[in-house]
Amino acid sequence: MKRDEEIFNLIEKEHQRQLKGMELIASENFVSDEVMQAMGSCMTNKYAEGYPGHRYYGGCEIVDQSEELARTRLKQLFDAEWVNVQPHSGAQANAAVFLTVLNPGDKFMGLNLDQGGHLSHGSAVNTSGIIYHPIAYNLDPKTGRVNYDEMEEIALREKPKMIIGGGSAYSREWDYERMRAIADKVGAIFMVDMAHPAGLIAAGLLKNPLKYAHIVTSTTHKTLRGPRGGVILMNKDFENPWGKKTKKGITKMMSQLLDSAVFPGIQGGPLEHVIAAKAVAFGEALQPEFKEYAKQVKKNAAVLADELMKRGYKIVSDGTDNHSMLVDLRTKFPELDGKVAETALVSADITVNKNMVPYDTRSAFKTSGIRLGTPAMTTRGAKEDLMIKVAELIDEVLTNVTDEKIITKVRVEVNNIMKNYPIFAF
Ligand code: DSN
Repeated sequence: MKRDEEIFNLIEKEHQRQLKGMELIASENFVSDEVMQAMGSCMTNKYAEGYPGHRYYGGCEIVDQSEELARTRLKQLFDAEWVNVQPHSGAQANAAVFLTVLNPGDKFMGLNLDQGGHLSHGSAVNTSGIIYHPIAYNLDPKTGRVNYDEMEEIALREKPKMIIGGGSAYSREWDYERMRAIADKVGAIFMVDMAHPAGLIAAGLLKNPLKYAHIVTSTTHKTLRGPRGGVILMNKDFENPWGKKTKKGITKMMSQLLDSAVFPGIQGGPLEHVIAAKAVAFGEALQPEFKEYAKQVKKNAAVLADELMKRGYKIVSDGTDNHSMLVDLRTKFPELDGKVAETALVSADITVNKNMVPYDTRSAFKTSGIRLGTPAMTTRGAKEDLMIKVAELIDEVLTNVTDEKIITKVRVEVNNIMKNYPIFAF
């Protein structure tokens, strides 16, 4: 068969783009060769609707072992009692929890999407906001941190059935203990979406939400450095107290309900090649080297935030506890919006994304901020010295967004620097 040059040329172009640029999108990372191999393996050929030992297809003996390995490693990584490794994405994992815990129209609370919350935590254009009734909690405008007192007031008033912790642009540790206490006061399920900091949690550098939340969801491709995908986990509240009667009068336990919500509730056949790659990534995250990697991710983020603040940039909450930070451009450049900043930086091969900042005065299409993160650069071997340079280059571009000569000069410098940082160094 003739090779599909059209698509493989594009894949090579994307490879080159990734090689030569500085990747600062907080939710991205570079997987190991073994994760990549597992994803590109013959496991993609297998249909395996169902779960290990209970499939709707023959020939699942091997994928059963692979999925079981993924489950065992994931449990070990987060000290979980029960996990599901089949969600195709974090949004799917969240949708499965919603399907299990809520009925259409039920109220739930999540971090305001304009302030760092995630699309699948109540956006009007996502099933979470279309089918259910989202109520937002907010950041304290003075501190840029979650306002737990206000969260409690809202919860007591609204009586949500579920409260969600976690977001996609929040650089601070969460007070899971307080959130659980609030959830308990109003009889709500407490769910944490740990997609962003999962790798740092696995490495023991941030609190493990499984100690506090009834249900935890995550993606596997951000700080956890695995293939694109989602997972659901439960720990100390495993099984009880939410047995639910089915139409046939059978009491089903929470784990069974969650399994059924993933398949057949919202998904068909699991992606067994991705599940194999998840198993590889979980195995890698269990190694001591991963802890060193995660520590460096955190150090790099702290240095990048400090260096930007030294140059007059406002970082929301004045720093970071994790891998990410949100830069409020209005302090240094009141006229510069996030869209223009993102475009200028991408032209210099520094990849970031525009992001709304808390209490933003611009729309989601323009925004007043950019979000930065260090997981991908750290995988390439970046240390603190490079972060100082990155801050300098970002500042040079943002001070000269319309100066093509300067942007070209920075791009050449970026490309030269990144020649010294292989895509996977471990
Ligand atoms: N979680 C989003 C991000 O943080 O980029 C993508 O869904």
